[in-house]
Amino acid sequence: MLTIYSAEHARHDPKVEMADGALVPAVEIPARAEMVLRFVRDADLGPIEAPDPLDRALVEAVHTPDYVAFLEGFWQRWLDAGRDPHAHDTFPFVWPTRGLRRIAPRHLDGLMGRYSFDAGTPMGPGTWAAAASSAAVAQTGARRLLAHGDPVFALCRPPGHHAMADAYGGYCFLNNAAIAAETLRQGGLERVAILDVDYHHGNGTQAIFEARSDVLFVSIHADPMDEYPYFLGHADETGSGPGAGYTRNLPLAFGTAWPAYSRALDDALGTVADFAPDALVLSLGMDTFHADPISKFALEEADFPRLGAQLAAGKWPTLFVFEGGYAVDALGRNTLGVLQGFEGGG
Ligand code: Q9C
Ligand code: ZN
Repeated sequence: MLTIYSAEHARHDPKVEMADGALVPAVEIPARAEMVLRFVRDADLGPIEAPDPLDRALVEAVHTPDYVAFLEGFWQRWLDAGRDPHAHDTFPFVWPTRGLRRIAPRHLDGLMGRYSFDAGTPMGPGTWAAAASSAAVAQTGARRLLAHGDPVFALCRPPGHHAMADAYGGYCFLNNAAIAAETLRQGGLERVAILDVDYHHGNGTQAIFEARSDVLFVSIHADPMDEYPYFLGHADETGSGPGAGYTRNLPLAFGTAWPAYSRALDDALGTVADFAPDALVLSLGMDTFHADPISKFALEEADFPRLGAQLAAGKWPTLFVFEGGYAVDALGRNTLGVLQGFEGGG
């Protein structure tokens, strides 16, 4: 299997995030992608290629141009505003909710609130460079899939599935899976399915495609009544307008282990099969692992090859887009397990 990877991800290098009323060590760190790369390389999964330059038009097919410009110009504006040039992790703290106006203020604190939806996502000097490289990895993966149809692994970092058209959050800035799906659509595929198996609901991806019938969104995740991102991902969200019937959420309880997970996956894959997609974008979050430090499912190491094999049964041209997963020591082995299980399955 071809892997697309860029070392530029390491320019997003957060040290802390907010949790439990304190600044705690960040979990979405460069070591994650480096660990996965090491396993992919040592196992000889296949060639590892650098991404093509980012096609800005494809990013702006998913995100608003003003949001993209905000991300790109953020650090320079921070410096121009005379703020601490040694600051490393920055956080928003005020949002235009409940009737407040969604304008883009001049002050950076207002601007950060306008373009985010949580305070859990550190942004620093290299964040744009890393997010842009991550989107380029996804875009290139989609192009290679269009070119040859064989499975591709887009080793994206930072992750993307929480990023909205005009807001960052959940460690995500640009929605890599959405950009990949849009790349596949513009490359001539009529129907693209996105299946999101990250532990957290892909609220950004859902919001981006909820009113569209050409991109199906199906997600298996921890019940948002109990888990981040709380305000989207419930079973009664099924799409809107022309997209009615093209969103499906399968929330699961804390403690879910392989038997119940595998049944939900079967159910989700049935929905994908009914849609008969020309390609599948798999938002591959590895935070369903029992030892994940921020998550509460109970998948074991041996379950990940099973997950990969189950995904292969549909025989759709498949692009894997790397999302979450924070048990760094196990991340390489588990991710490789899915990819090898996929190759051996079907
Ligand atoms: N104290 C992804 O997996 N909040 N994002 C965690 C922990 C946000 C996860 C709070 C979790 C976002 C891509
Ligand atoms: Zn996650």
